[in-house]
Amino acid sequence: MKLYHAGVSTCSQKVRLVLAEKSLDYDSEFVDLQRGGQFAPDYLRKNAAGVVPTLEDNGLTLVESTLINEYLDDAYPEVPLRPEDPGLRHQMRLWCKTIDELHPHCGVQTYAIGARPGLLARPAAEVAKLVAAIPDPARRALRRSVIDDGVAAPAFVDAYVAHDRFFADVDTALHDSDWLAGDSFSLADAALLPYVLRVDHLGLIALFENRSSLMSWYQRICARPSYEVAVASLLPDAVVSAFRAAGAAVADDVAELVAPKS
Ligand SMILES: N[C@@H](CCC(=O)N[C@@H](CS)C(=O)NCC(=O)O)C(=O)O
Repeated sequence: MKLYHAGVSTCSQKVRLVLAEKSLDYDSEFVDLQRGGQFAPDYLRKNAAGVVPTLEDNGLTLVESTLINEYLDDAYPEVPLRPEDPGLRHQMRLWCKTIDELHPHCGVQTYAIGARPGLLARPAAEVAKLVAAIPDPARRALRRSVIDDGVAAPAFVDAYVAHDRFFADVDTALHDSDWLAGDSFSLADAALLPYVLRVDHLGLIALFENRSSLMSWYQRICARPSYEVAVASLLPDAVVSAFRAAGAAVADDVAELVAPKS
């Protein structure tokens, strides 16, 4: 099994969490997203969208993190990570779908805050080339906008509001249950963790600090051995520090932008 992935990538983290929960070994190939490794012709032949992760297994090339995780649970069922009950399984899949829909909003927050200072410090032509290589025109335009305008980009407040609504729903769901779908950790919990971690690193703590059930879940999941193996140990300290510093630098702007208007 070979995984093409990146340490800080949310979608890679959620696949690695599942691999770790299942104690599955894999060959690791890091794709350098900030240097355009995802747009190399060889990689684009595996993943036409130019994104990570991609998993190769048994002669198959698998893309889309949610579907990769479903594949892993089908192919390696010894440690099952989906509820058996059809209703709970639907609930689990609905969370995964909702998280996939949140993903572009997470990208907006990440680039508008965390990745932006590093990109602005590079030669403009180099960054323009990186953006121009994004295959999808809508994603390309969005990336340009958040790099240029940061939290002032039109998409930023929408992204924040989408996270706020989503975390409110998650918090409510976790009032009566330790995990998102039934009594056990499932693919839905693996899918959620990277997004909570990201808002934490970006300093957007107003999104979850008063949501006590979500906070307890966050502590619970970070205490699992898979978190250390699949997420913490592969997150460069320099990136986390840069994200935290960038978050602190725009905290006042964000508070003003998202404050309820009278
Ligand atoms: N729907 C895809 C999304 C993958 C995705 O957006 N990956 C990000 C990292 S989390 C990426 O590779 N970004 C590179 C880029 O946008 O240039 C999945 O779930 O696998």
